[in-house]
Amino acid sequence: MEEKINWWKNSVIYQIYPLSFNDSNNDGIGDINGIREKLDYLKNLGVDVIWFSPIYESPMVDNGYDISDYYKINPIFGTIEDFKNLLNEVHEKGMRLIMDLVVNHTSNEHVWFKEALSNPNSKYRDYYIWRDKPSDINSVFSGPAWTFDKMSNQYYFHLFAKEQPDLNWQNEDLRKEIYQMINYWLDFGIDGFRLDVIDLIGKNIDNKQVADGPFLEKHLKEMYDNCFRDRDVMTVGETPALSVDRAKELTTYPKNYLDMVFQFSHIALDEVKGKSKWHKKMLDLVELKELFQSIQNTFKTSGWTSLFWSNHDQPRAVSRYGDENYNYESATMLMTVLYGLKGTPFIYQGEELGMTGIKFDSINQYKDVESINMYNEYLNLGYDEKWILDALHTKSRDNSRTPMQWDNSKYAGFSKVKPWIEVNENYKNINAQNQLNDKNSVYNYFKKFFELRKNYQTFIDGETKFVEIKSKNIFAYQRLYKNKNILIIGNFNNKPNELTIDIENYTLLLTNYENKKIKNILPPYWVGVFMEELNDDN
Ligand code: TEU
Ligand code: CA
Repeated sequence: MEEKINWWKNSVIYQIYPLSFNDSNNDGIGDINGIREKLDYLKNLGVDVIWFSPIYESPMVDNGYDISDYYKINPIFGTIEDFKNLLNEVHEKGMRLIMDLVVNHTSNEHVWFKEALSNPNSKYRDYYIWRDKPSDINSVFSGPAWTFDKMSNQYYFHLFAKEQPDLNWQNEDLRKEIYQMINYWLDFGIDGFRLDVIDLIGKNIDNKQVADGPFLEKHLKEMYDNCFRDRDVMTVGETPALSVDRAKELTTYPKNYLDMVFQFSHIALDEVKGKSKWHKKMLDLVELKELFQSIQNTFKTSGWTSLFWSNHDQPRAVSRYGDENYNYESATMLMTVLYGLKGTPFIYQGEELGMTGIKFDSINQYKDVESINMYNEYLNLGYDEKWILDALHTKSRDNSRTPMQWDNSKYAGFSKVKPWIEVNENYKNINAQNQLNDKNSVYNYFKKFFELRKNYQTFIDGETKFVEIKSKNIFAYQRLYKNKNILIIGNFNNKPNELTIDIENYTLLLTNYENKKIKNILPPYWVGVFMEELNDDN
């Protein structure tokens, strides 16, 4: 079997969090028809592929990552007809659509789990993981990963909320049902999947091998053979615990069970090692650059990777790595230095506007199950509330889940009624309507950058070589390809910094400051994309 056509290598992928994107029927919840209204907005931005967080039937304990029926659309988002129309419209506009696939666990309201619970002799019992005694594995959302079932006197296993029981991937019938379901959606016409925590399906919990477990490759290969191998679709695995080397291995021909993965090593750099994500530390830029350099080296000749700062689980990039007081400058610098690297760019909704995180005053304003559980857990551990709220302000998943800011009307044009989660109060400044009309907006810079990116093969195939990697403030690298080399220089700092890189042979193609003349001192968050054209015989 030959390697697949790699359209996804040159695609810009945009993640939609349906709950918070656009509410068409004014019930406070984003929906499919709301997305349909905004397809031109996405097309105009330069988006090629849209990824949807889950829209399947779900009791929404974890906002749709707890699926109770894989074949049904959650009525809060619309109907299967709406979805069909959306898919057609996406295709008509020359874009593609990928869905989220959550198969490490289901909702506890999935009929399989209900059967497993009420009827321990049914075949569905073994679709889940049961033990007489719990081990000391903990759930990602606080507390033990085991919940006791009185009736059968056994514990079931759940790495996330107790309403998200883990599926038993050792069961062959279960695997067949999953492949059937995947093929149903692929036959429906979607263009691929983002596979939620797919690095967990090979686990052997009795040996405490959870992430990248001993059965991972076997299951991934089987899934690939049964679902993806003979189709022109893309897959991106969410693999929070996979090493970079393993990410390369699994995305390299002849394995390529996945086209690419989300690898999270850069995400952990502002967290205290060995502690939970709530313990933050200052990002060390040199460390970040060295990590990116090593990732880029890993994928130099084979395999493929994704590029992302944020998603629905991560804080907003501007608030995390940039500076809200330099919103435009830092948002544009951040995107340029990241998306200039080798890999497929993923934009999280609102990132193209420089949307920021939120700082709710009270736990009651938070909606995310992880945030609420953490609040209670840390209170019990004796942390004071101020510390907890501060940690939530930096890291809560709700930071990126507030409604999209479309315009300056009440509720930011997301809805006409009070949304399910509060709108960020900065919507009067930061919104799509303002930015579409302003040629110097984050949105229009994004658009220009991606137009540029698509014009040069260098961005796809060029080798990445960091420049002055030990600099504490400047993020700079070259992309070397044939006779067209790109150089990107960014001031990763809210203070002016000296330019010490030789740019003599380069032409400036794009910068985020109006004044195109480059001086020796780069202003806060200045970024520039340069090009060097060599003679053909060079
Ligand atoms: O996330 C998996 C995951 O392990 C993390 O991203 C996690 O949510 C985060 O680190 C918590 O701090 C995926 C989904 O993206 C997430 O929304 C779901 O809650 C989770 O799986 C369970 O399905
Ligand atoms: Ca709605």
